[in-house]
Amino acid sequence: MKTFDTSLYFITDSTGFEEEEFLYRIDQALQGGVTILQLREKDKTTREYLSLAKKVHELTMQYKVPLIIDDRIDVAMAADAEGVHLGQSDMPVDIARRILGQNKIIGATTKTVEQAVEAYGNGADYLGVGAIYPTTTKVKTVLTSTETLKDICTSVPIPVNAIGGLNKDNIDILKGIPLSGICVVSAIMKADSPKQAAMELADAARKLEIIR
Ligand code: TZP
Ligand code: MG
Repeated sequence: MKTFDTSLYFITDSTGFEEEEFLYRIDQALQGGVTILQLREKDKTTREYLSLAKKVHELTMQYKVPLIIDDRIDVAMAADAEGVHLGQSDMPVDIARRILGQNKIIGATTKTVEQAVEAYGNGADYLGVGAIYPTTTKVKTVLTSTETLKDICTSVPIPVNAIGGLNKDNIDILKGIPLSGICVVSAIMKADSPKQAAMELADAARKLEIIR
């Protein structure tokens, strides 16, 4: 049975960090209570991505936190990660499901109800929706309204997470939306203390009274 908790979903970004510092920050975030972790690398070679994925997996396994690999099902399989996250230009979810089997977690980025319903129908286990706020993280995205976010949440029976510019001081905007959790990059990655930031975000997310 595939069980996972997306309430505090940390997406990493190694940009600007030495590997040692990057891994230390991930360890701190895990100590602080992130519930699921995505390794997101856009500029690494396959070998570099795989090498880092294996190191990050060593850490996440110690905390029994699922590791999700962004974009690359081959890297996810080679690192024996728990899952993969796919955007609208990545491997289609149904094909990824066929390749990965039922036991791996597949997440999908969706920005409309139509995309959400399609991703669910094709076998996605959870959805990421955003950007809710403008973000400083390197990403090609557009803003998604909280109305659309809410509509997506009520259109599919799988966990839906909000993403984009979220931090402990601005997530009140999500209150009342039946989300499963929040995804953050910089709020943890660039924090003075990733551990403290994760603890505070977990607290703030708890106060949203996320109901599923
Ligand atoms: N997809 C939509 S916004 C985003 C991604 C990957 C980046 C979110 O980063 P941050 O730093 O939490 O705004
Ligand atoms: Mg992608």
